[in-house]
Amino acid sequence: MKIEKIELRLIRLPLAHFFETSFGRVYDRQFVLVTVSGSGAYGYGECVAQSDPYYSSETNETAWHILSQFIAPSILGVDFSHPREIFTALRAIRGHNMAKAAVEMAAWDLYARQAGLPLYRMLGGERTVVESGVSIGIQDSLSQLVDKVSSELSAGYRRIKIKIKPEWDIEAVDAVRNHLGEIPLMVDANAAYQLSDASHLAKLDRYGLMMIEQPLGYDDLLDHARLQKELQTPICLDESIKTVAAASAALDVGACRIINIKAGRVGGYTESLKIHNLCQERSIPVWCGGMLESGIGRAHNIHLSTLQNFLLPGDVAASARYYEPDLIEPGITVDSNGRIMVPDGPGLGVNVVTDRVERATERQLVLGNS
Ligand code: OSB
Ligand code: MG
Repeated sequence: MKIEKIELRLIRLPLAHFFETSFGRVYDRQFVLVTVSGSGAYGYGECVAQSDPYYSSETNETAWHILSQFIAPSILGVDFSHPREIFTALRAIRGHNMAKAAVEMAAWDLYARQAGLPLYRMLGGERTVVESGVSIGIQDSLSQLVDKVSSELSAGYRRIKIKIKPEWDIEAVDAVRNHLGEIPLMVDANAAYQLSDASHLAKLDRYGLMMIEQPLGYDDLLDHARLQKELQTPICLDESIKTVAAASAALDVGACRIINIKAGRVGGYTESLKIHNLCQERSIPVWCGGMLESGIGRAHNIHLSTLQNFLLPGDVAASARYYEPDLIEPGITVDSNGRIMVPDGPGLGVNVVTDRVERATERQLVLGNS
């Protein structure tokens, strides 16, 4: 497999509804869309970096810089026998996993299309249907939160995650439990707390949450291990797990009992598969996180979620919650039982609407043969 051309597009799409986390509120999503091509076939990757360095140190501009100046020159024209060789081929570039993943995942799509197989088959996935949960941002009032959770449950979602931060935590969970009872509920703090908040966070234990995601520092493992000893609620790590080594260390020190895998955060599918397998060996369930992706990144997340140890519903969800219209047609839909059918055409198996992509493009760069 040879990648002859890499096209970068900086895309901006308005969000159907604003999304608020402990970092703030966003009304649109800007991301780098990568198209790789070779031997008459192509593949798509969606970089999960955001406009600001709040979730991660990477941004769209750092990704653009690293993709155009360092990743593309190391990959273009190289003969790979399999896309799993790509992450290793980029090892001289420290970090920048989101930029690396965008190209690596596009290469897996290309490879699967060339083989005429759905991407999940190439990854070793088994399911043809995946279960979807939903991530609900911080709202203006508790009653709006309860209404939103209730409408997502009626839509069929199989697990509700609510974003929390100091001042929007115990009361938010209390309101949801009081009004909606024993629903499958979890919270995500996006690193908004410190170990000194342990006794405050322990107040969440009485609500029987499935897990608390990334309560402490974005890079931390040891304080999470200390916190986990004081909590009954399982800790799930997101931001802290950027590498296979970090996942292994997290399990060794007891920093979490569940891991959220985002392929973009760990550098692509090859590293995701390693973390998935490591967790499976240690009986640690994983689930697929989301980054407000368009249908392209969303389809990638669906394929990843078909692997065996993805034992909990992911933050996958329907296109219409995010973008109307999406960049793919038809969009991803979730049935009334919270299930998503895995696309079974070659590669990603979704149709990208190129004139929508064109209209949403703010900047474009073609590298390699044009
Ligand atoms: O922490 O999982 C997160 C969105 C952007 C950045 C980080 C996160 C999220 C979400 C939304 O929770 C998941 C989604 O619906 O795509
Ligand atoms: Mg998270």
